[in-house]
Parts: sequence; structure tokens; C-alpha cells
Amino acid sequence: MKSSHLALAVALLLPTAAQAAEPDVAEAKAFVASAEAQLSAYADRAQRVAWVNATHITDDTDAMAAEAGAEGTLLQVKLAKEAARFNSVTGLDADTARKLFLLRQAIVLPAPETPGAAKELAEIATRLQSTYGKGKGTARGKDTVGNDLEALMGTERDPKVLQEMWESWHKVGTPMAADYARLVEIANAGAKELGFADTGAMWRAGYDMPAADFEKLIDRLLAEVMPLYVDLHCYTRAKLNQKYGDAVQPKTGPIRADLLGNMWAQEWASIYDVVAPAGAGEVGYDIGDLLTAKKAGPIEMVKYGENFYSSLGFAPLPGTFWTRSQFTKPADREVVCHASAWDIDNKDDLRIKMCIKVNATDFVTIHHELGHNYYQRAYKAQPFLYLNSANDGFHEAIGDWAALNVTPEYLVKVGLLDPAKVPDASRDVGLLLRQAMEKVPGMPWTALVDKWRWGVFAGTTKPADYNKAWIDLRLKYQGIIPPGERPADAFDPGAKYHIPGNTPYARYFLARILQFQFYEAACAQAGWTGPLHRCSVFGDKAVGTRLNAMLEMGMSKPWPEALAAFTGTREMSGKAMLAYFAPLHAWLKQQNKGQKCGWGTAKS
Ligand code: X8Z
Ligand code: ZN
Repeated sequence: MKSSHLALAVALLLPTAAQAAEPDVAEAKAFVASAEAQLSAYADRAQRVAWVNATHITDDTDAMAAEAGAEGTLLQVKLAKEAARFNSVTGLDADTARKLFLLRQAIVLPAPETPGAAKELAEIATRLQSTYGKGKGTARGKDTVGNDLEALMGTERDPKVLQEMWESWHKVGTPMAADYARLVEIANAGAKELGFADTGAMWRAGYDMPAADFEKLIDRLLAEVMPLYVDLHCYTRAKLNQKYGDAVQPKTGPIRADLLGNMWAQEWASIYDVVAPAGAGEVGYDIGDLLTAKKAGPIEMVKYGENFYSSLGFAPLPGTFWTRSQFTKPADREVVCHASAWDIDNKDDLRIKMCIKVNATDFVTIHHELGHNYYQRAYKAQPFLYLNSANDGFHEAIGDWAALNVTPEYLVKVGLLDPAKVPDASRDVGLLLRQAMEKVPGMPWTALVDKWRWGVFAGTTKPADYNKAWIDLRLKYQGIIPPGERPADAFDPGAKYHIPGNTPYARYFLARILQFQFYEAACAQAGWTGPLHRCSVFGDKAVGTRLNAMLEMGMSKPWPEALAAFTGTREMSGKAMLAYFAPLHAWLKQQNKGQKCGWGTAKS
């Protein structure tokens, strides 16, 4: 969107700033500079507090995090309201208009001015996040922390134990329901004061286009890739039926959520062994096994990730990255294991926080997190309000893009795979199927999480229906159902990190689309002419330079400009993903002949 449109959108959103004297352009610029300085000073402190809280959860660090969170909300809301004074100023330069808009819109959870509201909101948000972090379930009757349960969902094959793990973990959400409803109330009151219909509308306004168009964009992109998902669902369901029988997984209808190798059925690669076709499905290696054979632990895994980015010409990670990151779960305290990447001082203090296990999933997640860190470092020279990705999907896409380059040939180059073990072209179906199990189920899943939240924030989904709406969306979009009857007080959304963590989720949907666009474009730049999924741009400094040109823009320009800088196109499209999986999709259709695909409510 051009900045003139942006200014127009802003003016429409907040037409009622009551100020006696009409401010001018010079005042607007001075205000923006002051706001950036205040936010920057706050962020530095708040990031440290948040880091300590997430890596050492106690009542004390919770209290400190809540206090810092409240302070941040008050500051952001104050600045957002002051920014509204400049709504009707004409003749603003594009940067000042963009920054004023960002000041008004880029608040995840706003609070109203009511005394105590920001404090209550911050306390709830901290409590929700820490409840999740400390959450436990059971596996074969044994108390098990969330991070271990997540991994076990990928390896356990006994449906009774899977059900036990799934149901026990989902209890983590139950005590969150009331807090969540209150959080929605407070944040919505805050969003209304800032001129938005509700918090969801505020989130959807952050994409350089009218919020309503963003919803349509998600639906259009989802519709592009759903046929591939429906065929993968159909094929997987048949394989699960063969393995477990009709009583556990019927031949038709939805799939039981706990059978797919992942707590949320969002990535299915861990059950590749269950769905692999005989012969062609023998891809010959598993990254977890390769790492174990090399005696590579968590640190070595991160070094492999760093090495990929270095090969593109990015500077090595700073020494402090290695001393300050949390790579593994500490034995002596509670932490938030859900992976994240940090730039504590918005300059060079890059860190990741993970509880790494030596397996293929975490190898991909390491690349994902490092993508955030390299992005953060690339844009560090930007002014404070532009210290972000072009849109939030870009931030999530870089590391996933890097992981797409982890091909068999790449694994040989870095010494992890024996050249004699490289699967030949006859194994392409297997390689693609494994990759599809990793990427494609994420499409409906990443779309529905915020569809649920948008409904909740809009008030069309009332607290009494929170869980029902969640289960209905899971059925409608993913074609999955819980393994058993849900208790009346269940709050299943709370068992997914990003709900208690209040991390908007549409970004992951966009990232899944974007990473394939980045990949297709980078492979074209590298002159790759073979099958797309065998391309790795490892070592290609020219691609690195072009990537960096996009990353260093940060959020300074509307996202289509950043996309064009790396890929040459200004449109998000599912076509690159479909091109990548085209040979597999044709194969899946063959396999599914005679099957009744879909699950009754599918939009296939
Ligand atoms: O939350 C994440 C990252 C941290 S930004 C590990 N992801 C989503 C999830 O786990 O649900 C990456 C893929 C989707
Ligand atoms: Zn991420």
C-alpha cells in the first residue's frame, strides 16, 4: 500500500482527536522522535526482565514481568493517543505518516485508561504465560513436562497412551478460561479507545491494507492450498486406518487429533514412518539419527544452523549469543520451553531460548529461530519503529526458508550424510511426502488459530462457547477431532502456547506461503534448473546479498516492496508452494482414487 493510502486509512480510523491547537508537520516529527526514544529505552529494560522471567519462572520474576508489562502498555497507549493528535495534519512525509500509524496500531494487547486496567491486563498475561510454561501432563501415568510430551507425541504409537498424553496436556488450559475472558474484555476496551472495533480488528490492520482485505487475503491463499491439504489428509487417514483399525481411526470423516505425531496436529512429519509408501518411501535417512551418529548435541545443531547463514555471507553470531542463550532445559527451574529468538538490546545481544532435543523437528526449529536473529541484526540500523520485519509473516518465514535448503545434497556438503546414502530420483515421492507432512497441515491450522481469536475478540464467540468454537474450527478447517469427549470446563486453546502467550498467529500462515516464494525466487537466482525440492542455495553469496537487501529494510516500507526486493513480485501467492509439491500432489491423487476424501464440512 502506498503511504498516501496509509495516511488515509489512519485518518479514517481515528477521526476524533480532541486537541485545541492544530499541530503541524514539525511537531509531528518531533513527537515521533521523542516516542522512539522513550520506547527504545523502555524496550531495552523490558526485554531483560522478560528474558529473566521466561528462563526462570518464579512468583518474583512473574511480578517483575507483570510490572514491566503494565508500564509498557501504559507507555504504548499514551503514545498511541498522542499520535492521534496528528491525524489531520496534512503534508506529512511518508516516514512520519507510517510511524504515526505504527504507534497507533502496533500494540498486541492495549488497555483502556481506566485506573488499574493496564496492571490487571499485565498480571493476567504473565499468569497465563507462566501457567503454560509450568504445565505438565502424564505419559503412562508419569508426570511429564510439556516439552517432553511434545516430543513423545512424535514417537509414541499406542493410541491409548497418545490419548492420555493429549488429554492430560489439554488440562493445562482449564484454569485459564476465566482469565482469558477477562483479558479479552480489557484489551477490547483498550482497542476501542484507540479507534478500533476490537483487538482482532487492530491486529488485522497491520498489513499495509484495509483490515477487511487482510481477512480476504488469508481466505484466498488458504483456498489455493486446501486441495493439497485435503488430499494429504485423505491419504494419511487411510494409512492411519490401516495401522490402527476402524475402532481407532475410521476410514471416513475426520482424523483423531492425537494420531498425527504432534500435540496440535499442526505438523505431521513425525509419523512419516506410518504413511511412507513401500519402496519409494524409503528416503534413507533421518536427520535426528544422522546427528546422533555424529554425536552432535544441541550446540552442534545450532552451529550447523549458523554455518548455513555464514555460507550466504552473513557474519557469524556474536560471542554473547553462545554464552547468553538458553539451548537446553535447565534441570533446576521452571522455564518457558517454547522456542523463541531475542535481540535484547536491539543491536547485538542476540539469543535463542529453546529446550533443544536432538531430532529433526528441533533441527528445523533452530534454523527457524536463527532466521529471526539474522533478521534482527540486519535491520538494527533502522529507527526504532522500523525494527521489525516487513510484516510479521516475513519474520517467521526466513528461518523456515533456510530449513527448506536442508536437502540430501546439502547434508552431504556439511558432512552429515554419506554421499552413498543420497536418495536418488526414485525416492522423490518419499522426500516430498515427508516435507508435505511437515509443511502442509500447517496451512489450515495456522489460519484457524486467529480465526478463533478474531471471533473471540469480536464477541461473536462468547466465553461459554470458547471451546466449542475451537473444536468446530479444528473440524471445519483441519478435519480433526479430539480423541474423546471434552469435559464441560475444557479450554483447549489454552493448551497451545500462542493463546496464553498472546502471540498473534496469522504470521505463521503468511510465513508458510512466503517461505516457498522466497525459496522459489532464491533457487531461480542461483540458476537452479532441477526439481525445486532438491535445490539448496547453501554457499551462494549472491543470494545472501539479495536476501540481506530485503532484511535490512526492516519495517521501513510496505511489505510488497520488501517482497519485491528479494523475489521480484509484490503479491503473496500459494503458487510457489503448489509448484514445490506438484509431483507429490499428482501422486496423492493416484493413491486416493476410489476414496471418499474430505470430512463432510471441508471446503475442498
Ligand atoms: O512458535 C513458533 C516458533 C517460535 S516463533 C517456534 N512456531 C509456530 C508454532 O510452534 O506453533 C513455528 C511454527 C509455528
Ligand atoms: Zn518464530
